[in-house]
Amino acid sequence: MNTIKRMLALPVLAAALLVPAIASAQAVAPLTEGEVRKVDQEAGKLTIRHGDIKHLDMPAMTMVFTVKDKSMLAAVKPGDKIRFAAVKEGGKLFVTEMQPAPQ
Ligand SMILES: [Cu+2]
Repeated sequence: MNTIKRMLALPVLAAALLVPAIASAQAVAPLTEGEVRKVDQEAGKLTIRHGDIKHLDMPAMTMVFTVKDKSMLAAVKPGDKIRFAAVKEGGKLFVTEMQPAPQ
């Protein structure tokens, strides 16, 4: 189990270095501050305690988001402070981008 996670982590980390440059060029949703509460790698879901999301007209709360790409989840664990981009598509909320919050 742990070995598989480690094998997955390396390519994900490499991709994580490349993706922000591409993502910022086509940034659609502004980033929201949040704290990871739960990671469901299998389902591709993430529970985040987030601050106000103005573009979605949503107050601060704890809720579940689906990630656009399951590999995004390998880089986070409960307790991590993050910044993320959330978009609404077909009535569902997705996280399209995630980065560590500045210290
Ligand atoms: Cu919410």
